[in-house]
Amino acid sequence: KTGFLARKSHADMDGKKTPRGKRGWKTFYAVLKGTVLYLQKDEYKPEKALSEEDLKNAVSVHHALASKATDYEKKPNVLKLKTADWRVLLFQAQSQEEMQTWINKINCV
Ligand code: I3P
Repeated sequence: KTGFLARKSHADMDGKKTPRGKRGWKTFYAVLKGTVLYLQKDEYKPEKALSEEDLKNAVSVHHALASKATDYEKKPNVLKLKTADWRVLLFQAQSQEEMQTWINKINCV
């Protein structure tokens, strides 16, 4: 599964609220491959290696839980991802259908 997703970090690996200045939205081209959600600056090109930045932004979805972010009302089509290492990330998909597909795919990993 691939597609554009905007990401907002809500909580960090220690489970603490992501500090101000690091809570903004940023759009990525997302690629779910195995148990990793790659968040790339640019659209995926098979011939291009992942940059250091891309690797840093990758999120393990192994033992993670995705659900609709029902408590977040500022934007539509937002899902919440809780990772095994206590991060909480919000992702805005481009449609309701896309959001549901991402949730299903992530939870089936
Ligand atoms: C954040 C940024 C986010 C905003 C967040 C701010 O500032 O403006 O867009 O979330 O509010 O802290 P910064 O880029 O300096 O980290 P929303 O878009 O959801 O309002 P928050 O702290 O209430 O999450």
